[in-house]
Amino acid sequence: MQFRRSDFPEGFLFGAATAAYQIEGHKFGGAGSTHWDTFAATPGNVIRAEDGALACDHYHRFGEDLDLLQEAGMGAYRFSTSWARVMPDGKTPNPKGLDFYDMLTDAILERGLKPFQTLYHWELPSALADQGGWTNRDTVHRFGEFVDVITNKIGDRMDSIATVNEPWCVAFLSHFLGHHAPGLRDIRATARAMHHINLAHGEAMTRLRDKGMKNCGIVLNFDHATPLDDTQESAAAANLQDAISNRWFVEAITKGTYPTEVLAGFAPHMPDGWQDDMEQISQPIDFLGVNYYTRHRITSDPDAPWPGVRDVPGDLPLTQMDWEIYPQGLYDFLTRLSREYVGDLPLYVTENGMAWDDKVENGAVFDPERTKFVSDHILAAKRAIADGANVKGFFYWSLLDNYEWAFGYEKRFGMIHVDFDTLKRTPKASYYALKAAIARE
Ligand code: IFM
Repeated sequence: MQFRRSDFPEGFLFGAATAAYQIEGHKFGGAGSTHWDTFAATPGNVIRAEDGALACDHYHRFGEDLDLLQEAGMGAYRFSTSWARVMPDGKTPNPKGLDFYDMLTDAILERGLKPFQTLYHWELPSALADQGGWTNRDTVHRFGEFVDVITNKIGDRMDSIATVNEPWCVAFLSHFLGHHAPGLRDIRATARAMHHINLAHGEAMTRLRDKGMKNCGIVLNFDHATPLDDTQESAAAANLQDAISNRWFVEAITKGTYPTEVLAGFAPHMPDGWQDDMEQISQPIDFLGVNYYTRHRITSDPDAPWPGVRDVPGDLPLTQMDWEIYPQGLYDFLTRLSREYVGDLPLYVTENGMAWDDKVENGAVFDPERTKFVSDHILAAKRAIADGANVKGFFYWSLLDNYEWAFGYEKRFGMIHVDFDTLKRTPKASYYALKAAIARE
């Protein structure tokens, strides 16, 4: 890696991130069915119809996984607490699920790691999906009850609590593009989910504040929308894409408004009285989490229905996901967010990483592509700090190879290889490279 820990301000955190359904093994400990179980059971949705029933069996192996995190010299662990594990039917607490997160929290702290919790990383109980999931306003209130229950159990020991991971994926990718559970392609469902997920953030913030929780915020994903060319049409299309993917959420949360160009499409489908929710949605937060992976080259598609934009593949090197590698985009977002939305509020890079078709050879995994990817993105964050962004930490996605949603177990994002037959963990070369870079001198 081309950086050292000492290149960053004292206290800058290096960590790794995971999410419950992607690693734990949802068949253990009395967890209830999630909308991902039913989505995966529907032919054609997920590669080989794989689900998170076993995943990495982190449920039984979390000690080993946390040891690896600690041995790398990381300072924090970002994880999520599954709603369906804590409340299998969406409303009744499961003591075993609560005990699991209690144990996990203690194990994180025992290793000197800071626990960074995410309340919702897509583990929606099927019982609530049956009632319309995020298209139904009532899900927001049920989410508030979950926030109370899990916070009463472990909130006292969290260093940081994020309400929702990647609301764009929860709402647009899942209800408009149909790529994630619940797999809808419906503009009315989308408009409702786009609003209710923001309201769920607001509801969670209210509940967390009532309990005196500190360091609370949200994790948004930011996709760089680059105009394909210098025509006005491409500029307008990229602006609209940016408004849907990025501004809808950050603007609602920091300013209490929605971008007018997106409302032009959604207005007829928005839930009644949405305007009255904007105050709760935009209450103060303590940090903003930034997930960043790639850019998209955008132009207009006049023959397509709203939003009438088209994504044109570019010529930058690609990851195993076919995502272009564009570290400058991370710099751009960190500085833009500081300038236009959050000022001096702490920013964390809560996810950044790449999938690669890694293989274990002679007991080791050689992944120089990932080492370069991480190094280039961390250097982009360093430049953003030099230019005034208040970036406080960087979390690699992901600690482990895991369940990559509709791609099943095929795409390997981990710094630690997982053999999904034996569940053996093998740290990759990038893990050792990061360990060396962040070692205290
Ligand atoms: O695996 C996902 C994660 O759950 C959310 N952010 C993006 C990652 C890679 O696709």
